[in-house]
Amino acid sequence: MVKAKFYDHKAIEPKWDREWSLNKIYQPDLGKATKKFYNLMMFPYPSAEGLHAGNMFAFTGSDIYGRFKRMNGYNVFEPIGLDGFGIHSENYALKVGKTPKKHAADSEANYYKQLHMIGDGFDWLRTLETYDRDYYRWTQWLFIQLFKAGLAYRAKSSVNWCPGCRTVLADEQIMTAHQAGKIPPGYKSLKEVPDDVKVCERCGNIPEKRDLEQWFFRITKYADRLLENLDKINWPEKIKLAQKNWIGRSKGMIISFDVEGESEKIEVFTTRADTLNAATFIAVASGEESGSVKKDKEKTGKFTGRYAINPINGRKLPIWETNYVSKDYGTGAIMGVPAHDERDLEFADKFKLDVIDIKPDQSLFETIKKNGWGRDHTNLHLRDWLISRQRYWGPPIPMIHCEKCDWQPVPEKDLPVVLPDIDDYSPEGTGRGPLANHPEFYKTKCPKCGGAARRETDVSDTFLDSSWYFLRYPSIDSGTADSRPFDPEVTKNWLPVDQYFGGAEHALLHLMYSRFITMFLYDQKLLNFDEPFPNFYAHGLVIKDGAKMSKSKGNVVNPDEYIEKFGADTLRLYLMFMGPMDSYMDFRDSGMEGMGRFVERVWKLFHAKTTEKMDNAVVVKMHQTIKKVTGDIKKFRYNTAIAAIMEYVNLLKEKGTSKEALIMLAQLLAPFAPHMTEEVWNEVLGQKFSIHTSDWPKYNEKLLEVDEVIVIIQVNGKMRGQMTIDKDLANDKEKVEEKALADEKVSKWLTGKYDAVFVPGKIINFVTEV
Ligand code: ANZ
Ligand code: ZN
Repeated sequence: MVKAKFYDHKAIEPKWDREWSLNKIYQPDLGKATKKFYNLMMFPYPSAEGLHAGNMFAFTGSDIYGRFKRMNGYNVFEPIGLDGFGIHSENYALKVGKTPKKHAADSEANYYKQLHMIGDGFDWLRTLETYDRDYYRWTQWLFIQLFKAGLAYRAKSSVNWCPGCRTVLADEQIMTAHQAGKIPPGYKSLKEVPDDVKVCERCGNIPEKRDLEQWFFRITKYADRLLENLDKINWPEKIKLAQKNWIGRSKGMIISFDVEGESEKIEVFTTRADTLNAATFIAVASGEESGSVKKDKEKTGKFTGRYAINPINGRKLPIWETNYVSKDYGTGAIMGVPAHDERDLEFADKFKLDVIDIKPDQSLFETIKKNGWGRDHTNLHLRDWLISRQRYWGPPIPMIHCEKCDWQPVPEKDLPVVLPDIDDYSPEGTGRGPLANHPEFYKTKCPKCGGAARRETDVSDTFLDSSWYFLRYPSIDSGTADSRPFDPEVTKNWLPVDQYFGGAEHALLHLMYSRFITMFLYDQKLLNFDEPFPNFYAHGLVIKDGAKMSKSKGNVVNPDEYIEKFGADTLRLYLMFMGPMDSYMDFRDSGMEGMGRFVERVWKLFHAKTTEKMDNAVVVKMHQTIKKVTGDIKKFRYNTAIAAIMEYVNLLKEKGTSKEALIMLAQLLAPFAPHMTEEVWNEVLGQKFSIHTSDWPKYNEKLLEVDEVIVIIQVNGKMRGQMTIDKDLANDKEKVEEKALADEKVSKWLTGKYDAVFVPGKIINFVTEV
């Protein structure tokens, strides 16, 4: 073996990448595997030119956990793919002037190359891309199953229209500009955008409302289950809370009021029927969008000249129109109770309406129902999932419209409905997708009556693509992938996902939709579990120059350059060392350089001369470090795990290394620095390939404590020496004195008479007579 002077990452890292592939160490036999562990990271959508350091941070965080599990005896399956269909990728393709298909092909090659370089233990035999027709065929199949179950329906309603993306969007895709991190037109910086301005999460434009007929999925039918199941899954509380608030189940009553001189009644939704006595007005939605689009939150008000009658006391309640009541919530009307509701009070103050203070009365709930004035009603914030998109780059919705037979699903044997290559793929904004300009695509026959019929020309939402991909991965190589979306046997063994890892920004989109689809497939008896991700970890974000990395801000750290210069292991270590996995961390070049020096130090240590016998302090530190790193990785506390390894490395440098000490070091570092540790494991430590399938080191409880202590020796309070002594003896004054006097540097001061003052286990002070 040639003695390597430095860690030559350019030679070593690709070498092991090849060896790992050849030996399939990251490709478990999914049919046979016992003790399985499905370790999944949210697959990326290839929008920009490639992955940035923030993506690498997330992938590596997930990978370390998988590697740790593998070394703990699990058969770990860690797949990767691309969520490449959809508006995000399509917008990018349009921007750079490529067809979406060409962009997908280019980015696929680049993404997979980058994901190889970072050294994650992916199963490269089982990749998937959502734009692959072998995949989207089953996305279309899923649509049809939902349709057959009565959960996909078409309806005309007021929907969000994004003028930028020229398509409708689901409610979940509309968020505040601050949440989306996007600056809407008319503003110069995010700072000047008011908190309640809502934008398209993809392009940052402000959506409008349009009345259109669209396809929806009846996710509201699952609202109770989506809510109640939250108790049985291990997710961060803030994500559960976000879902809970979004579902927004609110139990209350609908109360109807007679209107003076009219036969029509007016209905309000209230959660506080017990305050009916104190109602002084009725307010109905004026239709202006409150909050979402308007910048000022000033309450508007217009008296209609009409009065409603409060059934409990006959009081005349003026009916007002206002912007603070939302058209889309409850009945779109409220009873104003200014004594108990702040918004009502603000409104009453502004328009000089009565305020009467009467104690809430619990018995009213019964009274109202008994007299037929109202009924129990549960209101939901959650709306059905709007699936249609008037865009090109997605799976065509597999439905056919026939004048005679209405909407019919495409027969399953005819799937996929292939997305044709067309030149005019840009969205026009007419309310119809680009495929609507292609009769050769939409002209077809009705599957029921055989008459002339027309295909749906909208495509489905990207979030449908990603709502089931985790089910597909384990089945890709099962032999049934052509005839089924997922194999029942493999699925029984490998799902649900054991550990899911991903960004908190998907709390309401991907994570909610995946849960819904999984529950649906469970109800169809196609799955034996109804929660896809029993364990979810939300990773933090890498920021640069104080902002989230994004191309538009020009603060993207391209990992390729750093891998070229420092190697993947150094980048991995640095990314994991920056801070806690779930926090915001600032990427600094100086930090990379520091980590580069650490890697060199470790490399040298592995090539230094070893001794036979280990210093006792090293033994103790070794066991302490194993304990610390093990515990930290289990909690995703990678930064403190690396810090502990660094301390151990420092001690080894000082006290000398032994083979045993280095074996432990290599193993503890292996999840973080997979290439370098594999190299020393095989080439220096003479172990059998591969370190990544070796057994994770175990610590010995008995060796966790130091059994020697240092006692300071003083003469007249001045330090003259120190000694290392067995812990048991350190409290024995005679023994300590005897040992201290054996030291010449001490005894030379003690020629006359003296006394010894002893602090057990710490200090012995010889006081001489003056
Ligand atoms: C009388 C009342 C008295 C109310 C009181 C609250 C407090 P959640 O819990 O969010 O469901 N509300 C009903 N429909 C509304 C709409 N379309 N736009 C704006 N506000 C609406 O809130 C339910 C409460 O929000 C309802 O109960 C109603 O005001 C108001 F001391 O009725 B309450
Ligand atoms: Zn948009």
